[in-house]
Amino acid sequence: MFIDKVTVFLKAGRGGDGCTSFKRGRYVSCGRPDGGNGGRGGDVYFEYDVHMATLLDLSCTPRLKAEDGQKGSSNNKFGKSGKDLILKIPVGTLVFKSGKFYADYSGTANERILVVKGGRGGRGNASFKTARYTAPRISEKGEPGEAAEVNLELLLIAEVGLVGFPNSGKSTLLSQISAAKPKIADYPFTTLIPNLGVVNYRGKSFVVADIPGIIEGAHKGRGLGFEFLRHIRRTNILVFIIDVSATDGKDPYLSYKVLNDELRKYSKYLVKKHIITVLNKIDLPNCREHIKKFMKHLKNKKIFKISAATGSGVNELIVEMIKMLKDPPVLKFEEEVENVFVKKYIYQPKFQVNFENGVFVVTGTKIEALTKMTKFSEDEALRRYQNIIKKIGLEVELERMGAKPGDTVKIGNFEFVFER
Ligand SMILES: Nc1nc2c(ncn2[C@@H]2O[C@H](COP(=O)(O)OP(=O)(O)OP(=O)(O)O)[C@@H](O)[C@H]2O)c(=O)[nH]1
Ligand SMILES: [Mg+2]
Repeated sequence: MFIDKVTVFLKAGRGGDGCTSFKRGRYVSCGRPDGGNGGRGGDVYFEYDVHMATLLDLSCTPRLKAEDGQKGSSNNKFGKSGKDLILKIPVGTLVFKSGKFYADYSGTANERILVVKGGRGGRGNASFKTARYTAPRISEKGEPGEAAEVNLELLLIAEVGLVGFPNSGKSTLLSQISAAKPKIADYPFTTLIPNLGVVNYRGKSFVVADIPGIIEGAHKGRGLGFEFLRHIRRTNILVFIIDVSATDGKDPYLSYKVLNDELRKYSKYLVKKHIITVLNKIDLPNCREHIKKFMKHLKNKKIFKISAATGSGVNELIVEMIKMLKDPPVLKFEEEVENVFVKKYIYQPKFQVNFENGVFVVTGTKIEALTKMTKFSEDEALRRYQNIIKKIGLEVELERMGAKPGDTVKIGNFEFVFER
């Protein structure tokens, strides 16, 4: 099965909790703190794999999680880190994280990208020890792993894309110039999924994609073409295949115009690519007149006349493709990916307080992480938490907003009663 669009929900591993422990032994009188740190949670990575052709595997497992880190323990033992999760995806897959463009295949072998990062392990009480603070009864919980919804979109990697109306002979041409064996038949929409073929010609080789036929209104979703037009966005060259025998009753020049129009409506970039115009089925008897008429409209253009079925004119077409492939691409692929994610420096205050339905709601990445990592059952951890809250000015801000003792304050998923 060919699956080229998948949404997965990925979660990195949680960090292991830190440990509070004291060494007591025959020769150790005071009880040295020896609680170890928790291990780091596993990350989730994507790895581009040249042997994969579909996103089928991932479509069967929409929720995936990396391993959690293990708890630290006494005797300064650190918890084991969680195992990273490495997911293989076909080359040419675009990655969108939380709705924004995140990564694309850059062409290096076994390229790996970090998608969601594992949580930090909580610190054990041994690491809270300082010269003045020799017996800390405090350790942290592990940090939760990052989670994100990720959309994957596979765009085929091909240098040349064949486009045209159904039945124009795209699959026939692909079977003629490569070893690919696509289904060929005299009814529209024979090709339901894109086919790839490798063309080898006089020591040169390149990949050609044959996509399902495009009909008028394809850019609005009519027919199948719309779904698969995406795949030709990566190609350097588009080859327009036009049935010049007009067996379907359509004037070939009109077909050419509609095709151009559809592509332009789909994306303003597509029609800017190198384009080769090909009139196909010249072996059929009634095409002479049509060729003449067609050429009148496009006098100054180089137009190829072939028969994909008999192979006539096909070698000249391949030579032209090779010649054009030497030219640099008209535009870089990145220009076409809409919604390109540009990292900007955004000033983020340490926290923000909003008053919602009688509750003071505090938000902020750092303060929320601190809240999640604090073990409120430990007195010292609680004291440390209160100190930090005071230091960053949260208490003052809450008072300024009118918080009175007894009011509810919510930080992340935790609720507190405001005291002074
Ligand atoms: N006589 C003749 N018939 C051709 C030629 N090229 C293709 N055909 C016939 O046209 C019909 C359609 O060919 P396909 O290659 O399946 O067309 P397609 O463009 O891939 O069609 P879709 O996959 O439906 O979009 C088949 O019956 C082919 O045998 C040609 O050069 N000459
Ligand atoms: Mg076909």
